[in-house]
Amino acid sequence: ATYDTVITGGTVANACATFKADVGIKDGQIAALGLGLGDAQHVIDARGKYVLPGGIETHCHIAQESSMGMMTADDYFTGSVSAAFGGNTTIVPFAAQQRGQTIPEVLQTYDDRAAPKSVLDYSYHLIVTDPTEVALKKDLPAAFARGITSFKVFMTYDKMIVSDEKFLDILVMARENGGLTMVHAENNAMIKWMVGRLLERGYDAPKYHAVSHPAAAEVEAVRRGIALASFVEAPLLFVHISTDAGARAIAEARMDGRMIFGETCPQYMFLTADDLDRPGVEGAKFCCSPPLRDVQTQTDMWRHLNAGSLQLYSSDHAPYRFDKSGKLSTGDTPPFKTIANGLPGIELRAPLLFSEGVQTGRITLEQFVALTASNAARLFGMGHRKGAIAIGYDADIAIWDPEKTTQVTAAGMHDNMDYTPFEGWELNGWPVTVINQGRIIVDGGELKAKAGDGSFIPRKPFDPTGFLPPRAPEMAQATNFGAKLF
Ligand code: DUC
Ligand code: ZN
Ligand code: ZN
Ligand code: ZN
Repeated sequence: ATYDTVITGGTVANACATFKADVGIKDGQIAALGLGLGDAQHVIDARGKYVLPGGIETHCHIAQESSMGMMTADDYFTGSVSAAFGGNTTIVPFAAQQRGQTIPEVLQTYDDRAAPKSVLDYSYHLIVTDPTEVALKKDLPAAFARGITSFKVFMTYDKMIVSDEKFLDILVMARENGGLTMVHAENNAMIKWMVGRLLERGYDAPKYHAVSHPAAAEVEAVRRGIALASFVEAPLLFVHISTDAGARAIAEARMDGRMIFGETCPQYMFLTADDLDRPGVEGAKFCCSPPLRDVQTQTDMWRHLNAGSLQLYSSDHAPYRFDKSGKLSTGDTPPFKTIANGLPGIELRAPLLFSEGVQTGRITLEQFVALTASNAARLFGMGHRKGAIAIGYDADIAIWDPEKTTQVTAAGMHDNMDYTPFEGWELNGWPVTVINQGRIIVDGGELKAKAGDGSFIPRKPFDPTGFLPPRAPEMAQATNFGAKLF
């Protein structure tokens, strides 16, 4: 047969266009787009369905220890399976350095965790908490050489935080090697000061978690991060933006031609801090950092995604069960300060955006593709092979049935969690068939792939094309970019 698989009769959408075409797949790649393609071993009837690039989830915590040392509930099998059932074909979780660990040790650890288990294609972002000379000069450049071209640093958490000086070191190292730095931007001192004042007064219920992480802490850190990245002319991506003012600072920097990017997450668009205020410790299920905000923020985040101030929409899947292994590890009524930070949601990320965005007319189908796949592919060095339905690209495809409605329950999810923050939600539209490099991963509600079927994807350097040189001339002089002094 000419093709291994042909998907017939569907509506194909990319980030820039929607059209009717059959899709021919051969040797794991998209080999043809057209009507009346030749014969195939396997035909998938997609009439009435959307044929979209598979989702690329670039912010999720899988088989990773938290800042408090707690292992996530999902490993690379359950994490990737849950991602696949939610329409994703590639995941880029974090490989987190614990202080004292070398970068090669970290990568070996995560290769061992991922390779035998992932059903989907994967890569990692390296979380750098200990930027030693060896790491900066030798080990991180070596990570680039194997296609790991993004890093995350923290401006908060005593066990993770890097000083502004170290932050500059990492930004310059990334710039020199063609990397993209990601940052968790919250002011550590403001949060610690708030926690102290709250606990002093006996306010330790889950709802005070949100109070202890004020919007102002995010805004301060975003502005400082922009200043630091601009100073050394390095690209910087702010993850999990949860405030209008933070997103506006990013938009303003972008208008100045700076290589600044932003991401938000479903929790800031669909939940609020009121969810923390539930009987007993139920609110612990909604503890994440940055915390849930308010209804106005939900509208703000939709607007920032529409306006392009924020380019990425990721789950920040950080699964900790509602039991002793997770949220309740410090007792049945844990003070907010000791509750593991994070919400599960890798499976619902794209379905939430499809149901509440595409189906309600808040965004177009093309924007949905950009936000769930194409933008992440381009930012993270995979735009040459993923994030589009195009000839020669990886056959990474999610076939969505816009008519399929789903009642969300924890039991219906494929992660290793015992709750979902979206329990009871009714979602319109669901990915019914998911294909990764031509392999059928999910079809008709069933898993068709095995642990270890996914491959590590070496990524290309960050591409700064299209960004203007900074407007402020003192910065170029200060860092002498042209002379590569650093
Ligand atoms: N940062 C994340 O990105 N996820 C969970 C908790 C955190 O601090
Ligand atoms: Zn079939
Ligand atoms: Zn973070
Ligand atoms: Zn995260």
